[in-house]
Amino acid sequence: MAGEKPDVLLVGARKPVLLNGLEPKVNLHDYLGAKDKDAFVASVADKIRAIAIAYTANKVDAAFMQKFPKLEQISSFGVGYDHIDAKWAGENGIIVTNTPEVLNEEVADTALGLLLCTVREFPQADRYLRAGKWVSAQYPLAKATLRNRTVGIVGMGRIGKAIAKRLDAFGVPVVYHSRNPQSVEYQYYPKLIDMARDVDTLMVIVPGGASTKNLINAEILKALGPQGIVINMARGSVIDEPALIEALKNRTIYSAGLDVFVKEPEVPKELMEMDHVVLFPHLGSSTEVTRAAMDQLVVDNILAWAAGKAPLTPVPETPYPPKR
Ligand code: NAP
Ligand code: 8YV
Repeated sequence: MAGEKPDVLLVGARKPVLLNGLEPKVNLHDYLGAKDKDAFVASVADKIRAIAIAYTANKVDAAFMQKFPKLEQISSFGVGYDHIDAKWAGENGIIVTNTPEVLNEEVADTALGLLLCTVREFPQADRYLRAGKWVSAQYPLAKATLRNRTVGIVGMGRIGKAIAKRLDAFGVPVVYHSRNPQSVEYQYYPKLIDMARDVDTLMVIVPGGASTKNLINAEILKALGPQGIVINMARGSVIDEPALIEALKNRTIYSAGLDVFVKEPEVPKELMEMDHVVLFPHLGSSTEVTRAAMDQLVVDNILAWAAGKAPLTPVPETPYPPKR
């Protein structure tokens, strides 16, 4: 009805950018704050027409979407949307939007930070100093260096390209693998195993989900070899975690830098106990300015929908206009 505010479910934290942007234009219903989730959903299900997802940890499967018969759009925080069954959404006339581009540079910065920390052992050196050991002896010289490495980027997409640009500036040769070649100057490997054999460093930045599950497996780690370093900025599911732990334990690869884990925020004890890996708590995009830009894009996609306009950033599985 003209003039009436549409009803939108907010799944996740009541972040200021979301509340300030959405509350004037839509009726927000707070899923996280509800004590009895089933009773709450039953009380609002018939009127909810859009969902704003404030954090990628919230799983949105077909069963969840089916609870809302009038659902038209899901506006999700984060560029990765493996937490949403986007294929089912597309087949059922629901548009899914994500937050691409606004985080490219931030995540690429983190990727380089994690790479440097892993190769040069900066967190270990910090721990050494704080433990008071420097007064007795210098921190040992790093055995690894970026100087003679070639980085194979797994996933030369938006963020992969921003990482490659930084590696260019560092004077580090880059090659890449993805399913399709990109119009970039770097050498393309159609087969990941061939790239793993030729390089000593893998920078993983593909989407999560079924098509990339365990892409980095025991065979790839073996091909990478004893000087091998794996940096995972993608999703925990992309690496066969037990195979990685085994390779690190047996030193059949040199080290790993991980921003993401299979069951995060839980991290395997074996990894926690290894001093030759660097572990980040999924902080690729986590600065105030970039997270606010991502929140704003969640808002802008909802506001576009509320105004009857096309979504700003629909995912490929749910093209606009939707099938209805
Ligand atoms: P994008 O632009 O869509 O790039 C993804 C790249 O991966 C493309 O080059 C794609 O090329 C390739 N790819 C997709 N499926 C593949 C497969 N099965 N095998 C090999 N390559 C494959 O995405 P983006 O914006 O760069 O983001 C990439 C991912 O990074 C996100 O989906 C998210 O999971 C992760 N991420 C993590 C953080 C963090 O905080 N750690 C932050 C942001 C994003 P083809 O289609 O040609 O294969
Ligand atoms: C998110 C990310 O901040 O955008 C993504 O895909 O992984 C990060 O930028 C993280 O998923 C928290 O929701």
